[in-house]
Amino acid sequence: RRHRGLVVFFTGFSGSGKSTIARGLADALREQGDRTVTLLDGDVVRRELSAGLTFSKADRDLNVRRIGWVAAEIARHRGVAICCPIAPYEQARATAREMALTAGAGFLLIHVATPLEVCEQRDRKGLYARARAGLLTGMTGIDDPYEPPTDAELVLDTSNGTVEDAVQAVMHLLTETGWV
Ligand code: GGZ
Repeated sequence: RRHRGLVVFFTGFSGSGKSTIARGLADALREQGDRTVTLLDGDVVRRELSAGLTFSKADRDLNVRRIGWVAAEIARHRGVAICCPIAPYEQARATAREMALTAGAGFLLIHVATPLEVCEQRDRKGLYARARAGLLTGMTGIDDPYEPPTDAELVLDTSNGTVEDAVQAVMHLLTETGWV
């Protein structure tokens, strides 16, 4: 497994801690030095790869499919791709998994299951407040669906522990399963 590519795919609400954990994981893996690590950061993806897409179901599915495809190409060439979209729909996540496996790579789904109340309390971008006030429609968890995964390789929650704990848990999974 050390010689195969890998997609680490985080899913969860806005504010759940996906991006922060993903960045920590990228750093931790780069420190080990023997893997090429590509972080497909949510903001960058929406700006560079999925510019013009909305948050409709069709556009979210397209966004997640594009991320899954790029990640699979990276992993095809034995890199590690880390992605962290909300990816609210089961089927789009399944497609991402399939594309990675078809590319001969591994795929680990990590559900960052921080409760909505906690994400809403953080509300760093003020999106939840705007959604509650009716100024933003289609906000995941408020008036737009999130289908919790039933096939996650790991479930994390950042409401009780630190980001470092979460990164350690992912690194533990990767070591335990022989990916690093
Ligand atoms: C959810 C939204 C929305 C709506 C804007 N619903 O905390 P953030 O700001 O940086 O992360 C959220 C990001 C979600 O984009 P993704 O590409 O990850 O979503 S998906 O996988 O569903 O395609 C949030 C912001 O965009 N944002 N409007 N209506 N999040």
